[in-house]
Amino acid sequence: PTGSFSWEEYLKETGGVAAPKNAFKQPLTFPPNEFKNAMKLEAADPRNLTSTCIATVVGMLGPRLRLRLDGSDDKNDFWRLCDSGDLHPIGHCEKDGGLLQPPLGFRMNPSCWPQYLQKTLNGAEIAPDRCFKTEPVTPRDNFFEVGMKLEAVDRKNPHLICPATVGAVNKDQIHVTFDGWRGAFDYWCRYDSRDIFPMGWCAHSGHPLQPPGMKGQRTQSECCANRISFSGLVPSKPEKTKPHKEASSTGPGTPVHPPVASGAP
Ligand code: MLZ
Repeated sequence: PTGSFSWEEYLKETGGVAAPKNAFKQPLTFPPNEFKNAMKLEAADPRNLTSTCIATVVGMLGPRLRLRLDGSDDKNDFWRLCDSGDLHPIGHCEKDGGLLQPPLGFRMNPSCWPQYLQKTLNGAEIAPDRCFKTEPVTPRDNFFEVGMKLEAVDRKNPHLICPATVGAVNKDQIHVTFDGWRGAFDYWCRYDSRDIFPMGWCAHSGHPLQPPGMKGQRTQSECCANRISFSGLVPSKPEKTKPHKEASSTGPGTPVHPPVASGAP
């Protein structure tokens, strides 16, 4: 389910090269996702990383899990890859001499935590050990270069993975800029972030890939029309049309071409 977007056609139109696979902290072939909905596991609380909490799988997209911390609300779900080093079988924390903690924003009185914990685990479907995969190795250096194409999690809409371009590189950080969007979704991350993937990753792993904000084939004149209507935001020098460069400009978070993604979740 990769929608209608094709990198091949897109690159023919826009130019640009794929970031090399060895630049990413992602396995060359992804391990199978053996988790099932409703399984419970241990995960670090993303809002309070020193706490290990109980999490439940509440959704899946390809090798990605949507997790909800037990005792938390449904407004703080987060996503992890099935081979994330943040995930462990139930019992892992205690084996290490730790104690399972209530999540930040635990909905009950903290004194109820021990009983809550017992109740939530009683009769629960516990994710078996085989679900947990070894984390891939970290590349030994930052191999990203400005202009390289990749697929990246939209951290504001973390169920989405979108076509992106490296907009800047600074030591171990890269600036992820989303193609066809005006900057509000862009972010800096380390080169070994698990939120970035080589081109083609979604297609291989069965994860949907969003089309760029400026969708599909556009004629030269449409591109020009867009450039003119955003003339305050793009460089005034008409230095040959290279739409992927536009994406790296940092302006307000409006799509270059509104119809596509606005209105979606
Ligand atoms: N529904 C959202 C989706 C934005 C997705 C952008 N991804 C880079 C919106 O229209 O704002």
